[in-house]
Amino acid sequence: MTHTLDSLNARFAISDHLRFSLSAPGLPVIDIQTPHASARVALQGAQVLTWQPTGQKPVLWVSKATVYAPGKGARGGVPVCWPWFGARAGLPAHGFVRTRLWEMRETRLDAAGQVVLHLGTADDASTRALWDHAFDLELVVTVGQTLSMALVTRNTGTAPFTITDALHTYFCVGDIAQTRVQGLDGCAYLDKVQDFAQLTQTGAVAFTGETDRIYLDTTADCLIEDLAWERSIRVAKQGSSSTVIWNPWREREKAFADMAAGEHREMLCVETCNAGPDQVTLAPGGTHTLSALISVA
Ligand code: TA6
Repeated sequence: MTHTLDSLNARFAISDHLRFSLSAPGLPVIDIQTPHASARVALQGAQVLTWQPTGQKPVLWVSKATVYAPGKGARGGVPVCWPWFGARAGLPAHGFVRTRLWEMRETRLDAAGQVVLHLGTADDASTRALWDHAFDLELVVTVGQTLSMALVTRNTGTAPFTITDALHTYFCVGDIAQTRVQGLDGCAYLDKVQDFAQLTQTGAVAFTGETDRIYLDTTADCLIEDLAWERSIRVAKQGSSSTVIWNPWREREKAFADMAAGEHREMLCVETCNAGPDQVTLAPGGTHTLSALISVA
């Protein structure tokens, strides 16, 4: 596997629509431009960094303070959390694939003029040291007027394994205080800010302080209503029975060296997950697909 820019462009560039560049030495990114949208996707972590449908403001948020460096995920876009979501004692938070250099497997333009990317990664000695299972993981990203991401887990070993995972999507909003998330009314959630107490959502989710919640048993679309920018973003999903909503707010934001002061006002995470008690067990040869479809209205 080689990641030199010349070899990536020779094999995978699409004339006028897709080229590789570097976000930092050793870190290739895919730059996409079509009549429908522009986007940037990092090979490290298979992390979608930007997506902007033509005529719209950017949809995905990335911190101005983010650092692009080998082994460090960017603060924003869509980090892939796998094979666990959240903390695990002595191991990297949100799993280990978000800081790994993924392999470019395929790029193409589909009949609708969307760019389709296949990025993959699989077990090796370094992943076995953290999680002793054989796997193949592929992220299929379709960039057009909508953004679709499908994370396909395959158990390539001889024993079952259990995962949690997330498309930990950071969205831009005009003003978090004037933003609501619809779709979770009546849903039970675990509130990380209150030591994982289980509570029930009433009405839309509104933001007045640190918010970090795993909504349980939900397959519903979420609708981000952004009153300041007068737009709504729909997050539809499949293969996911939990949704995480996160905003660090003023105090907690300071704990992140890769967030600038006040940036919590312009961002919000609505994460398509299998998280908390929502776990997926795969038999040998089994596959599971976690997917999100994002659209702007
Ligand atoms: O998904 C919410 C969350 O797990 C929060 O608890 C918060 O820590 C955030 O993700 C960011 O995590 P990270 O490991 O990227 O700093």
